[in-house]
Amino acid sequence: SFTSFEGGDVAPVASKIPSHARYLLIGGGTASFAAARSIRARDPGARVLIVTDEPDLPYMRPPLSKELWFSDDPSVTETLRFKQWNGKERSIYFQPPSFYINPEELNSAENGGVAVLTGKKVVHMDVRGNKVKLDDDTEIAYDKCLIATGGVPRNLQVIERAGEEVMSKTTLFRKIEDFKLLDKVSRNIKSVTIIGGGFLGSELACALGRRSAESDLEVIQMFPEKGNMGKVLPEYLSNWTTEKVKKEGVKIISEALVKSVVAKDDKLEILLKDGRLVKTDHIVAAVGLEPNVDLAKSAGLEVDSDFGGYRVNAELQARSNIWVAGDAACFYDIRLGRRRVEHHDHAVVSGRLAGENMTGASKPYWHQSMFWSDLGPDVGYEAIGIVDSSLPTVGVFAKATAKDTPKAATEKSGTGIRSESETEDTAVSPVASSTPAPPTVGHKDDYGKGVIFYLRDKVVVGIILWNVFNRMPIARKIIKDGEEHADLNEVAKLFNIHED
Ligand SMILES: Cc1cc2nc3c(=O)[nH]c(=O)nc-3n(C[C@H](O)[C@H](O)[C@H](O)COP(=O)(O)OP(=O)(O)OC[C@H]3O[C@@H](n4cnc5c(N)ncnc54)[C@H](O)[C@@H]3O)c2cc1C
Ligand SMILES: *[C@@H]1O[C@H](CO)[C@@H](O)[C@H](O)[C@H]1NC(C)=O
Ligand SMILES: CC(=O)N[C@H]1CO[C@H](CO)[C@@H](O)[C@@H]1O
Repeated sequence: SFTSFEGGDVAPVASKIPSHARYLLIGGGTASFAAARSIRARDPGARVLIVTDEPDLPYMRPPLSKELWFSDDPSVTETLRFKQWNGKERSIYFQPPSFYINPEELNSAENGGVAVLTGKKVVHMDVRGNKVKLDDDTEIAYDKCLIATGGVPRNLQVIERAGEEVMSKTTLFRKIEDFKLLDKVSRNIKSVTIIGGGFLGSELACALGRRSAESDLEVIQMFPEKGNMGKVLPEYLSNWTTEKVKKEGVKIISEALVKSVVAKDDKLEILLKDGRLVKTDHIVAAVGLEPNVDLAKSAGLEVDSDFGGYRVNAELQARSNIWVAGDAACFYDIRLGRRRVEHHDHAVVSGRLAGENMTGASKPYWHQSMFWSDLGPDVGYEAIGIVDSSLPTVGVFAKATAKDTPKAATEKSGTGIRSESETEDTAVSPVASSTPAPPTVGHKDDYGKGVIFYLRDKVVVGIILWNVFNRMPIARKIIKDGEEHADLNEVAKLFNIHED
């Protein structure tokens, strides 16, 4: 229906922002996009409004520290397209602009649709009145609301306190603009230092290290642990990984605690607690994420004191009509207890589930999400459950062949991004190895491929598949069953790692 204005009537200026949205999704990241998609799948005429403070339409973050750096297209920072390890090209945006409808058309479009309001921040929630307020003071009423606000990168206090010049030469890496900036900066400096030994820091170190081969860029990575990903991997494997990272052209400074950073003679001087001094041009701080719970106060929502994030139940519901998904959700895992997970696959699955529940499905969050990390095209791992190097582990390894790389894995599966939920993998039944070669446990210097089990009270609570791909359903089943296993070598056989 439309109203016609005749004569001298002046048509009211329609606000670009709808005053009401049946489904309002706060945040324009992976979890919100997944929710929008599942809401539309279950309710085809649904009107979904996404509000994001970023200037961009929803996009995936993993390629920002991986494939985009290995692109040979000089305009990659503009196209944001990348060749997947399997050679096919895709964009980091989940959908092109034509997929979305304009916010002002949301309530008139015949079949509904998904609209994205970019560059707007939700600053207040009125949960009794079922409405939110934006940073420009506009109000939007909703029927159902999802909070998927992700998080903001942490910084080191010594950098925050070091003053403007140090801060201006420090990158916190999360968004498209951070990728663009670091790409540009790294072409114009002689030395870059990555602080942090987790997956983000290690991936960026490898990406920049590769670039250093063609330029005279010095790439340093420093962290408090003994080796790369020391908080996740058992020490022997962490040490082995560090050797791989060094081969990518990265200078590793381990057991490094930063005492102070000062700007001096155009350089940054990083002083470590043990007296070592590192001079560099630019710092990338990859030291973790602070879940974004800015709306907790006005919405009266509870923040978990141990894990951070909004506390939700197993259905991801915080209170009636409000759900939380992705990095910002502290949820109850029916197998492993209360958790908060900062990974792509979890954002996809929890967003999808919240969307289902928002449209009335009432399903508990049963899916154990996985995550992956690649150190360049040749070394990669996939993980599930609780992987924490402070837990006892049992590792079973075999020699890797050329087939056992992230590159070969995506070539085989034909998918680009190694998230299971993107590809809707179906579980295959585990088959024990037909060639019963005895698995070797523990300390051997070739950790080409293998399986690492993480134990809590003798039960497997986490599994890493090290250069072993497309077998996540088997790992998921082991965790779901939650049984005690007398011999994990036997369990490892389910993964067929000794097959050629
Ligand atoms: C460089 C990089 C590489 C990664 N690689 C991997 C990987 O290999 N494997 C893996 O499993 N995971 C990876 N991750 C983690 C993964 O990307 C995150 O877990 C995922 O993005 C979480 O999705 P989300 O929707 O919860 O949050 P986000 O993607 O952070 O989206 C939240 C959005 O909400 C916006 N927002 C926040 N507050 C408001 C507000 N009040 N109003 C409006 N908008 C708001 C934010 O600006 C942001 O755009 C990587 C992350 C990064 C940064
Ligand atoms: C790992 O490397 C450190 C040195 O950085 C060394 O002290 C330690 O013994 C190594 N651990 C193992 C298990 O090899
Ligand atoms: C809309 C809807 O279906 N909400 C349900 C989500 O799940 C919880 C818990 O099972 C239900 O109580 C809600 O009714």
